[in-house]
Amino acid sequence: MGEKHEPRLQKQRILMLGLFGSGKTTSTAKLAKFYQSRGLKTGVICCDTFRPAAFEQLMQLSEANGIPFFGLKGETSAPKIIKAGLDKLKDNDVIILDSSGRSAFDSDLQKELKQISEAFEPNERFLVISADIGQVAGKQATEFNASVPLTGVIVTKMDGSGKGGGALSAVSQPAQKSHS
Ligand SMILES: Nc1nc2c(ncn2[C@@H]2O[C@H](COP(=O)(O)OP(=O)(O)O)[C@@H](O)[C@H]2O)c(=O)[nH]1
Ligand SMILES: [Mg+2]
Repeated sequence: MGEKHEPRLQKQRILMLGLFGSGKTTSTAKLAKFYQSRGLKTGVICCDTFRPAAFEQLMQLSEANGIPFFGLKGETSAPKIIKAGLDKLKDNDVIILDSSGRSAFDSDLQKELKQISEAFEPNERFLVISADIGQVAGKQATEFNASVPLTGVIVTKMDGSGKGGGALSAVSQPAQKSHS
């Protein structure tokens, strides 16, 4: 807390992490629009290998906002999607990858995140958490951070809950940066 995070306006790869429903996919599109509005060519990759509807959700958000989109529907290998996506989106300055969540942090997700990190080589690793989970955010941030060292935390649904402050202070320890 107290440290303002200024998004870096340069060529970069951003990995979005978080559990189901935290707001990863929505934030992926919002962030892509933000970088586009700053003049950076920005594309997104759907690397949610877990929920079939994820592909359509990000594709529709991307189409509605004029964001280049890549995904391989039905493909369960994250490295395959990433390799093809980086090639397809190579003309973009910023590439944002929407990863699959789980209902809880588990060894399966941990394994997949390690694969994604190796294949995608992200400059930024943003944990997305929902404000309504309050203090539990601290535990989540610690778990994710131990697996994939986080560079930032995005707190979503600040509009719908009074618990945003709790979530923010809870994650400020392990992640050190926050922005919404
Ligand atoms: N009110 C509100 N709803 C949000 C926000 N971000 C995401 N949502 C909603 O939360 C639900 C889950 O979001 P989604 O991006 O699909 O989460 P994901 O499972 O982490 O990819 C969707 O219904 C979104 O419309 C936000 O900032 N405010
Ligand atoms: Mg999603």
